[in-house]
Amino acid sequence: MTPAAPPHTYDVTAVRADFPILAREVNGKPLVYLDNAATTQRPEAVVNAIADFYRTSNSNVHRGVHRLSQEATELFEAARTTMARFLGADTHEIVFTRGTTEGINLVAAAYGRANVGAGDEIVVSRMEHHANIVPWQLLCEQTGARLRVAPITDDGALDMDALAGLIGERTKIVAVGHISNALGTINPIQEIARLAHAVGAIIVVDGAQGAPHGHVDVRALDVDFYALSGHKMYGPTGIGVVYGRKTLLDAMPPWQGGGDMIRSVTFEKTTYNDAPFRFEAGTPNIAGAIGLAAAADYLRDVGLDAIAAHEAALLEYGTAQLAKVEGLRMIGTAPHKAGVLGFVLEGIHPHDIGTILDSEGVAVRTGHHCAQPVMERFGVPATARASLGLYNTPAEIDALVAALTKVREVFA
Ligand code: C6P
Repeated sequence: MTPAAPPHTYDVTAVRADFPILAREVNGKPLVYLDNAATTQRPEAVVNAIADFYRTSNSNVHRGVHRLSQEATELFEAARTTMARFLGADTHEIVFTRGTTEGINLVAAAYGRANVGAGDEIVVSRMEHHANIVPWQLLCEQTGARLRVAPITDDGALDMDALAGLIGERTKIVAVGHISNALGTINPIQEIARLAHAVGAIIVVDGAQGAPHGHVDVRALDVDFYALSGHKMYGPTGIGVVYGRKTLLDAMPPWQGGGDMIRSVTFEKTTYNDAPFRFEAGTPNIAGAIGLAAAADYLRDVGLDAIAAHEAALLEYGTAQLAKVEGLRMIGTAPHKAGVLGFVLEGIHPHDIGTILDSEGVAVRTGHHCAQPVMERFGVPATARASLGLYNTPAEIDALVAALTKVREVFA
């Protein structure tokens, strides 16, 4: 996540030209899209990859001997290889899923039920998205394991001393987010992996907000599972990936049953396919996987270090500009932060902020961001959240600040 390339190498105007939607207007104003943590926009390269597949090679995968099925299979498996390279993994360590939520549920169900029992402990943090809380609660209900929750500090950083204190000989799984969607906090994944592995536990990383914003190398991070969503990294919805360490995937029982995940089926005994296919029952989102690979290629071409540097500079600018808005309180001010600007305005409900910003063409998300324990921690029911992407500009931050001034005027 450390920015390496100087920001001046980054041509944001050229990047914006790759995203046709950014040229549209909303309510008669130029669109200012600052809801990238919810979903990002798609570049032409992704739209074209999906359209090309449907125009030229559409067929089912792993099934047909005919030409189109072979082409579809080759494209689908090439997408797996692209995603492996994107994450620094081997091809057979990449399982296609519907997204981060399904990836974490897969690990909780398949790894969890086989390896977690009564009296064991699963450690999460207080800043997790519900997708990295509820699957573990379900696993605890099913197995009699106990969920432990590491606290966060007043600025929204993970309390590492408390986390270290919670990880012990009963711990089987440590599940943390790479970057918090509500606070922007970047967690020290390598350090957490070291703590987990020291007691023989595994680490599962919710990478929904990590993968779009910098270079991720699962080997360097030394993580056991890393889940991501295509639509957060400029790819399609309904597709994602969970990386799993080969030794763990190979030993894991299947999750969902159906076509493609079996070797042979009889009523006496069914045998299962190898990983990763064992975890991909049914017809996958073929066009989605191809679009996701196009997104990964696009991010590599733009340069993940350059993207991280661009967004870091924008975050710094945005933080400084928002600090000038009267009555604004930023929620999430950890020293190590990505491009999430979550805030409340004194006396104004976040939903009203969102509505008025929309009338100015500015798209932000308001609500609890599927992170209710974070809202509770900071004593707010909701926040307004501007989340940055690779195509955002300082001028768009200025537009946000100008629109917030209008919000204040309406409620003066
Ligand atoms: N956060 C947001 O507005 P899915 O829905 O499976 O693609 O991703 C779930 C998810 C998991 N973890 C984190 C850290 C996330 O941010 C998200 C999705 C969106 O913040 C929608 S709630």
